[in-house]
Amino acid sequence: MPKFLTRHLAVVALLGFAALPALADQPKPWGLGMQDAASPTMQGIISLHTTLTVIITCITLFVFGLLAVICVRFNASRNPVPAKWSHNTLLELVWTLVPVLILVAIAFPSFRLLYAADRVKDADYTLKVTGHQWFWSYSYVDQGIAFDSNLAQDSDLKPGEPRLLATDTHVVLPVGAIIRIQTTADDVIHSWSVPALGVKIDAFPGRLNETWTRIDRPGIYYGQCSQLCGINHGFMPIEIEAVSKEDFAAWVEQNQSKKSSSAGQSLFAAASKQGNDRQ
Ligand SMILES: [Cu+2]
Repeated sequence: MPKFLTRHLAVVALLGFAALPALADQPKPWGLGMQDAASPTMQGIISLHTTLTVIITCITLFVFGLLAVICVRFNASRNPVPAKWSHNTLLELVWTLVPVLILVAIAFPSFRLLYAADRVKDADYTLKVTGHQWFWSYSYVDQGIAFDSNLAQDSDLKPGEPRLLATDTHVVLPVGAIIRIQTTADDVIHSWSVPALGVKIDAFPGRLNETWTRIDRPGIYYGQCSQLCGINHGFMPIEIEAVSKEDFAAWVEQNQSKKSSSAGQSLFAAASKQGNDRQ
C-alpha cells in the first residue's frame, strides 16, 4: 500500500476514534463479558473468571469427546454384543479423585481473592454507605461530609448522562487511595454494587459490612442496588467520580463547610461541567 494512503487511513481512523463519545464505566449496548477492571479486586475477578472458563471449556470438550467415542464405537450396529462386566476400581478412583483435585486447584485462587477483597487494615479514607428505600446516603466518616444521593430525573439529565444510572449528587473518590467501604441500611436489605470496581456488598439494617477498593484510573463509575428491596429497587443507582488526589482534597475542603444534604450540589455542577467537557 502506498505510504500516503497508509498515513491517510491512519488519520481517518484516529479522527474516527476521537469522534466517539467517551463512555463512562457502565453497561454498553451489546456489551459482552464484564466491564473493564478499575480496581485490584476486579482485576482478580476477571483473571479468576478467565482461568475458570479455560478449565470449564476443557472439561466440557473432554466429556463431549467421550460421548462421541461412545456413540461411534459402541452403538448397536458396531458393537452388537455388549460387555457384561461392571465396576472398575481404578477407573472409579480416577473419576472421583481427578474432579476433587480440580476443585482443590480452583479453591486456592478463589479463597485468596475472597480474602483479598474482604477488608483492609490501613485505609486512607472511609466511606460509609447507607441504603434506604429508595436512595443511598453517603458519609465520609473522617471528613465530616454527608449527603443523600437520589436518581437523577429524566428531565435533569445532562448530555451524556445515562438514564437510570446517573444520580443527582454523586460520590467523589480519589484515584490510587485505599478506600474502606462500610455498608448498612435503615429499612430493608440493599446491596451496593459497582461492577468496574468488583464491589458488591449487602447493606443490612443493624449491621455494618465492610470491604475496600482502590480505583486505578479517573472516570465515572456506575452501579446499582443489587438486592431486591421494594418497588423502587431499580431506581437507586450509584455514581462515583474518581478524581486525582489533589482534586479530591479540594472537593473535601469545598464541601466540609456545607451542611449535610446540600454538600454535593456544587460538586454536581462541577461534574456536569466535566461531563460536558467530555462530549
Ligand atoms: Cu435497594
